[in-house]
Amino acid sequence: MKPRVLVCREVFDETLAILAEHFHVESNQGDQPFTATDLRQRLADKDGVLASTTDRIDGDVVAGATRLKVVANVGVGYNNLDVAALSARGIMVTNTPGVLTESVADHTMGLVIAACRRMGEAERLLRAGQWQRVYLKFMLGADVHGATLGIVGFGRIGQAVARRASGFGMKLLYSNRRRLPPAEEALHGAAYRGLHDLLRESDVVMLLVPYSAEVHYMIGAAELSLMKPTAVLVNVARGGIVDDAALIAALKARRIRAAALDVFENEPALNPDFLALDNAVLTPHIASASEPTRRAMADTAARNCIAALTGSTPPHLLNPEVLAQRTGA
Ligand code: 8YV
Repeated sequence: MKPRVLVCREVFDETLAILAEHFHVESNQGDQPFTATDLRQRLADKDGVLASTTDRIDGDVVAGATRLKVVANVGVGYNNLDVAALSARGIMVTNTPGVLTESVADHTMGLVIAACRRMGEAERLLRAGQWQRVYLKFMLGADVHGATLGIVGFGRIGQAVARRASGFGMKLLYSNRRRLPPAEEALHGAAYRGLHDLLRESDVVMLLVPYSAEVHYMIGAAELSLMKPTAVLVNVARGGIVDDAALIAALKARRIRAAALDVFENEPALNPDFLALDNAVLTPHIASASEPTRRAMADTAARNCIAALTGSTPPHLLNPEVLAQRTGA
């Protein structure tokens, strides 16, 4: 009998077709998010699940899922999953790194430029019919070229942004849990700084760390007060890394120049005070949303799931220790 797989949210038809070659697939093309109760019921007879980053899958949700062998997340971030609880039950966990790196880096550079050059604000003014004249001091912004970019979290995406930023002649600083070897720093043209020094020295502060409890509110009122009054904050990592209320207060008081955000606390129900701020560029969690990249993410998750359920090691296995449990090694 074919294994049974649950696909939690709408995916491309081609993704369902790949999965259907191997599995009985229960899909959700209507895209209504499952509640925890729905998930618990639907997972009870499943061998695998393709989860989106908005599906919370923890020990409680899989308590009755005795057949479940793999949770394949459609996304690189996986803070929606309780990996420890899943590992304790011998369930493999996978994600989709790599395929979204360049698209997220593209979007992130777009946010930098939009915030520095006031693109959203200028477009809103134009569309509102308020563009009356061309004059020298109209909509003055900050230059991107020559500015100092401080990247917090210098992994794949941070390094892809660094490649783009060096094309803009930006000076690069980075902060990371692990400092890179000197040869790698030289390759990226990036100098290491502790977080506080990076905040003090950067014209653009960019957050690209994966979410975990340790980085919750990594940027709050105290950190914002270290930034230059002319600086821009960019967050494409996860809501909760920034204290949104503190950021709103800093933007309102012009303690920093601007922010560009793709992620928010409690999204999609973001703090409505953001909407009134001209110095905030806001996009709705779409940094990876180019069509080829979203297809590649879904495809990668499907392939991780297929590998896990056909006896191979999934290419993007996050908890390889469960393999040892399975073989009894
Ligand atoms: C979203 C992301 O998951 O990969 C991640 O960690 O945050 C995004 O790419 C995307 O919304 C997938 O549906």
